[in-house]
Amino acid sequence: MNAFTKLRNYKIEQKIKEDLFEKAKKVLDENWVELPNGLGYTRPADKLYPFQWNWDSGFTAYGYCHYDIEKAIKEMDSLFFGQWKNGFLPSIVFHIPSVNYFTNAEFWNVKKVTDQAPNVDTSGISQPPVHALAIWHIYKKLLEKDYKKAIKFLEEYYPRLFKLHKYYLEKRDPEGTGLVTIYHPWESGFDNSPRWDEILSRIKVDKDDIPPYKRHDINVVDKKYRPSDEDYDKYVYLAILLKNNGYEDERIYRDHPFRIKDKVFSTILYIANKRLLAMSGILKTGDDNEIKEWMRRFEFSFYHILWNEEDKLCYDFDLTIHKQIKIKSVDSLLPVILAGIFPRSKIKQLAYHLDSVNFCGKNMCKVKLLPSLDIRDERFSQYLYWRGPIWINVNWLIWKGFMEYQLKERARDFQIHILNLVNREGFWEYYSPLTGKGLGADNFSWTAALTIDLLNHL
Ligand code: 2M8
Repeated sequence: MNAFTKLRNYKIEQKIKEDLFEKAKKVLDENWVELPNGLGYTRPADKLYPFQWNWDSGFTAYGYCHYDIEKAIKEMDSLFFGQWKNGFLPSIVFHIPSVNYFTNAEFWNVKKVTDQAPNVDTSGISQPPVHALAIWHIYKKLLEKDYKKAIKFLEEYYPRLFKLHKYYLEKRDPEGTGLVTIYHPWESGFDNSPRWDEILSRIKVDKDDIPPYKRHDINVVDKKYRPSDEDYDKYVYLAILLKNNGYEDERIYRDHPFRIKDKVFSTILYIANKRLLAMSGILKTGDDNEIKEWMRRFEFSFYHILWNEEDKLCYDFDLTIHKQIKIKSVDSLLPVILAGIFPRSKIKQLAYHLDSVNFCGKNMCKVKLLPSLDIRDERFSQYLYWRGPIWINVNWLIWKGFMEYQLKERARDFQIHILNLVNREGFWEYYSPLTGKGLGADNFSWTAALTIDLLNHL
């Protein structure tokens, strides 16, 4: 039953909303880990992902803002506790001793390898910087009640965010393009996306190049939903190369075999910079020109490096062979809708992609949300992680993009379809576009948190 479109009875609708909110809150409560040092964080999923993940926390904080602002702040405090001295924010913060997850703290060994590491174990790679969006959201919520507290919060977070963005736009962009270079598929957040197939196929890994390791993910989730062992060997190999280079960008940049200008990562940083600029204005930091310059660079490169006029989509750019990576997937559309660079009229035109068969238009799929890969692509799999399934965070970002453009009907379609899907299936890590079935880890935090955000915009 499509509860959020069919019903017209206000009381029943309210009841469904309240129930869904309670269920989502329960997921977050169960995934919450209180730490002895007063910090605390939300596991993305209790068994599969027991530590604190970078962009997951940003999304989760969004949900908390609607009913427990202190928890949203704690989530961010705990994540930024893992920020490195050079501004870098790692993909995982290991607040608790290593349990069943690989890669673990011992593997990354950051405290021994670099003097930039913080006082807590972390990974040595990053993830898309959604944090300025979350911080801005928290600030706005605080502002509704307490002006002084809101400003104090902003004063505390602005320097951390500025340092983070500066890290990406200097260390990860020596070319000055306004686009971020990622060193590892996991940094994209779209781990096993076909976007990385070609570059990974050029990387040959000998068993002697990597230490023996044991995967835990496949003990928790069916192997057919997870990346292959061959992929994993390459993930481990690339991480070892980073570690051998002391996690130093200058050394890594010389010849690391995985260097990609990631279009989604860079777009998220661009919209995060819009928020950073607003914060800078409020706090009168004097950084406005620098932030505006970062943004101008992105706007130029959006047209000149990412955009493909023939396909009317955006592509990642492989720095190792100086070529666009032409894969049609949700992430080729996401920057177009999210960045807000094109005028509204052009976005309306480009939205034809959404109605195309490739993107599950024309009733091709059971669920009218964007799959993570063109369903006509031979590599499409309804099960396999970032190679086909629907992800709620990505569809939520598209919803956000349409909201910014004031394309309300388009936005509402995404909102309603997400709510109906989670209401019917529960809070899964991802879903099959063909059947709507929930896959991967159950009780997944960002799915629950973003549901709460969407419920608050009904
Ligand atoms: C997945 O990535 C981790 C590695 O970081 C994994 O597969 O073990 C991705 O979906 C990533 O985007 C997400 O942040 C993470 C935790 O939910 O899981």
